[in-house]
Amino acid sequence: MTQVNNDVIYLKDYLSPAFLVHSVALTFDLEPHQTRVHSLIQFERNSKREVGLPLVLHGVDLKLISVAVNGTPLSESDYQVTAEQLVITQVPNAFELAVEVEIDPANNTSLEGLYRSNTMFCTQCEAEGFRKITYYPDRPDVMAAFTTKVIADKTEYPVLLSNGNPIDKGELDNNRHFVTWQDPFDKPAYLFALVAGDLQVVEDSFITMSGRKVALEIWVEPENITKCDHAMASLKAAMTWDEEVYGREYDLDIYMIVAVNDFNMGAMENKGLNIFNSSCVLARPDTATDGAFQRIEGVVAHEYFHNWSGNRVTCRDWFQLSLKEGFTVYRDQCFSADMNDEAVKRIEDVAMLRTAQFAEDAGPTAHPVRPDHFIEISNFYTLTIYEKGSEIVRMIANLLGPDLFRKGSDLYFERHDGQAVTVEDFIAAMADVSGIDFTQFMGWYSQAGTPTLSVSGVFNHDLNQYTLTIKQQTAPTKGQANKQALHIPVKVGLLNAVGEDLPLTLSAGDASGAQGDTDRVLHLREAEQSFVFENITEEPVPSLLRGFSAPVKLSFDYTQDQLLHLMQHDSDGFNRWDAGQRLAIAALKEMIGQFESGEMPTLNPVLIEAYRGLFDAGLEPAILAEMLVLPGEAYLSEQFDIVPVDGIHACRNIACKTLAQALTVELEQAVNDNQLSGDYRPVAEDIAKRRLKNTCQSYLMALETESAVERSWQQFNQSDNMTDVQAALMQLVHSKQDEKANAALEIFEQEWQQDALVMDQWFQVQASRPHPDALARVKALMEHSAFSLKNPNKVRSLISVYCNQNRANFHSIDGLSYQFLADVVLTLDEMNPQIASRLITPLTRWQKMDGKRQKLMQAELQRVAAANLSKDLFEVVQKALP
Ligand code: B3K
Ligand code: ZN
Repeated sequence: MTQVNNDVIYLKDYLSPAFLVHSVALTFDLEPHQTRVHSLIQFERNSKREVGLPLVLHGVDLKLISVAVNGTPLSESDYQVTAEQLVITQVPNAFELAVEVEIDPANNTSLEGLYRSNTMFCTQCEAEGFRKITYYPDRPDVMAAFTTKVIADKTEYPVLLSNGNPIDKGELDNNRHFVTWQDPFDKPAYLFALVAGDLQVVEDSFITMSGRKVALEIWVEPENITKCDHAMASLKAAMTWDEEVYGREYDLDIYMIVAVNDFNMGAMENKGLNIFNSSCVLARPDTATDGAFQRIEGVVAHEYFHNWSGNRVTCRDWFQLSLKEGFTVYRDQCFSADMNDEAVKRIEDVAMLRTAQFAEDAGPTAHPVRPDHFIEISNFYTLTIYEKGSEIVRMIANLLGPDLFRKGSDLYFERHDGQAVTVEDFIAAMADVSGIDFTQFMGWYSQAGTPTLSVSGVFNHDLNQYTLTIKQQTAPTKGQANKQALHIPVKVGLLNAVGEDLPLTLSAGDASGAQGDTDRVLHLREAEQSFVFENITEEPVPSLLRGFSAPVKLSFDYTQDQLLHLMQHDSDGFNRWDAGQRLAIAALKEMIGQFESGEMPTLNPVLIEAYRGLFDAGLEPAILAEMLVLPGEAYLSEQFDIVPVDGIHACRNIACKTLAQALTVELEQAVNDNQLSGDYRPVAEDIAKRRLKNTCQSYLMALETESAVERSWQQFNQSDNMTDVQAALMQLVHSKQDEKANAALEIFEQEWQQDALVMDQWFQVQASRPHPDALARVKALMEHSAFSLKNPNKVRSLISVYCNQNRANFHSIDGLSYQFLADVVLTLDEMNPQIASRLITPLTRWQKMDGKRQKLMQAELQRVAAANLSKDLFEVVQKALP
């Protein structure tokens, strides 16, 4: 690893670039170990900056071969090369720079810059990977037109791709050939892409709303050619949706997606040439679960949507990352909601936010949606930037309403097409079309941490008034001791005794919506505010934060009866589900209390009856499936200051068993009623039935009765789709039926050992297995021929799943798993810093554990901190140390 500095970069230090780039012509002569990159760059001084500034280019892990200005080669005394820069002190105001460098893609295990995946070459440049390809002003506010000539061996790399349109190709000596690509749209270097390999293509086309024909191509390794249909269908659906909802069509004549096995994230929106983690493209009914099908649909859409929210209008600097990511996640969430079940999509997104983003916001790496400093920007591709960022855009969209939000997005695009801009520019467009004052709202971008709302309701019979008093509070986070009150939109409804929504008339307090509507949005702007509803003749049950109208924690002292009432009657699907979650959390907390005082935990019968009631409440299968799932261990952990990790695990299991025992008849009935016949279809209706059936079957398997075990075994052996096979495999492997579990694992392995993505599922099922020998099994699986520390999907499937989803084992009081994680992270940091710094997350959350575990976790962090670390890992570990 090159020795690099750990300087902190501040948003307040932003300066526009000293030089602008008109055009770039790149020539790649590809060889695994000695790739030559030649660049010809047209520079011009930026008139907005001081005169006479030196030319400073970024460059990391490059071997400089030659450098010339306006055709005159420079000698070594004309420039300085450091570990991260090339500096040329004297340059004219406008000039052509020619540079040749050599790089070693085959030894690039960081999977950033130009690297190898299997036998192909591919790139990942966001955020700062282009500097590993050649010397360049590698910052998003330098936008230029790129021409790229790719030269490689014809036999090994018959396919040569880059951004834009192919404009030339030909044969060369020594069995080499070339293709030249030209991208007519100015772009920052982070959107550059190149792929070379022995690939096959699935082709289709799309006619845009203005009648232009766009060629659609998905490029994959030959064995994956049968797994592209779903991604192609998703791409076409996304293109149609963006035309219909945002009125914008695709701008190039060709749109390419390439699937690669070794990839740090899900996918990358490079202009015209998206590069995807194969897990986010490839699916066939027999290899991919419903979850994978939906993820592919969402990620394909997300990357496509970036074409204008990210590419055509990009970020001025990386502090603005959420400008493109928050907005694009919001767009992909709306798309998936339209393609599937809106309420279920909202439940899934909020469940993830509340579990994982809230934990991030409460941990040592908490940061605002627009951070104001960083050491390594890769550490900021977080749930906060993406998911909380999306919640902010959702609040803006709700504040404006659909028509004005569309107008605002049009104005944003009209003003800034082809520019690199800031969050303020986005907000200005929204403010200008609506007249809304976003001054206080901007606090959502600058303040870290999750606000807590404490709500109380008082009914005044004499005055026929119901008053809601809401207090907001955000706990201090590192570097932000004092928090300001935010503008928080709280959507509410009031239910009467028979569960109907009451018409709402507000006498006091700032709100939107018309008087008499059955839900209103209360605008909380102060630390404490009251809202008075008139003409309320009976004490209502408040339905608060409908649709999860703001990313906050909400506390209200609900009685059990009130929660049951909401669970049965709330017209807001999200809150109906959430009432069930609150009821379950209360019941589980009661059990954990019993567990901790040495009593036998018993599940409150009220929850059992509430769950029984769900079966004949006329719910859609999708919602019923969601409502039947108890809050997960991770979300339960969020409910405590110090996590009772063993109590949570034990009590949740007992609760599952108790429910299975009491509701056997209903569960079996649901399993039988939701069997599907006919071909597998990844459509919402069928997905819901499979989910409901598998949820109910996993309850039944909690009892491990002979009939339940037999049913899972039959499902494992007879299903033709991976959703049902995987669910059954999970049920068996997580049971105590070792014989059947081992048999199933072996059958699965035999069948799928050649398929990397299916084997990821095989690793996951075992990594999450809740048995005490889990760590030993994970270590043994690391020696399996299908495992590799160099492949991020494998690391995530085995090690991340173990450390994040097998909580009771990971936090085993012997501390051995902490030690294991630290060891793996240290090894991995030498290969792939981005993955290492993410993997260490569970160790950084020691504040939430008891004293003994805290000490063990801190000791491992100290041990990691003592090593020579990448910037990525250094930044995270330094924040996490006590
Ligand atoms: N923009 C990329 C993420 C790049 C991550 C770089 N470390 C994927 C996406 O959000 O669409
Ligand atoms: Zn994105």
